[in-house]
Amino acid sequence: MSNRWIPVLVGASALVIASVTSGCGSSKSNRIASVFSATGDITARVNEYRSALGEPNNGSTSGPLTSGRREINWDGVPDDKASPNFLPGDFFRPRGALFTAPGGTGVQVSADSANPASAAPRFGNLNAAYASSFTTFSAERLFSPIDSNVVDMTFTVPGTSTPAVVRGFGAVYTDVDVGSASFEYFDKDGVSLGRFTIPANNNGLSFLGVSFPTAVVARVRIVYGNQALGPDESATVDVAVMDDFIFGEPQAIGP
Ligand SMILES: [Ca+2]
Ligand SMILES: [Ca+2]
Ligand SMILES: [Ca+2]
Repeated sequence: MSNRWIPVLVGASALVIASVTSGCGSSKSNRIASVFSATGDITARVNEYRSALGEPNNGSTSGPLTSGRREINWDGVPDDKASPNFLPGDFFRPRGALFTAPGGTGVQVSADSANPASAAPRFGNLNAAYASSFTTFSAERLFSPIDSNVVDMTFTVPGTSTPAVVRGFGAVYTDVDVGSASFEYFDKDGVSLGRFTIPANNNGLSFLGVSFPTAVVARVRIVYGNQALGPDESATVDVAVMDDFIFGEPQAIGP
């Protein structure tokens, strides 16, 4: 049985490049992944994706729940868990999301404009130019790995340690320049369900979300541009960070 999924683009957006190539015989109709993508004014497409994953937004309600979705906009993170401090990787376990930064030192949420450390918003404390090249979908905080450009996101039944799968994950990026940002989705056995490239939008917002017919995604490998935060952008250096995360209600992995 092939693990290939058929990507179907929702709406008029282009520039989604998926490594997903073909279906497998009679089960094709069950192996369609819907791809939602937009740049610039992304609000309508984000709302379509929210609807596709299901209502309501379950906030920080403990699971297990059978329907709806979860969201993280980072804005409620307290100063002592925001840059220059690291965010604990399990801070959002109440929403069923765990984060690691392979090869890096951890993950951070950007400072807001009033904070004890006087760190600049939008990761301007790491490079002053970032405060103008990064923008927000939900003000003021953004999210990034540190000393790495990769985050692995895994899921639990919200509020528990029980491993879980979701039917989709999507998120907002800011300042994707050369198409080096991507999501790759993996099932519970570590098999890739496809890698999707984020559409570029210099200094602006991009959105990509993928919705599968059932809860099959156990891990998302998130790539942020082609460099860890720190250097100036150039023809060969693309840094990008992220704002809102949206994902299906985590469901316990079955036997
Ligand atoms: Ca935010
Ligand atoms: Ca740029
Ligand atoms: Ca960039």
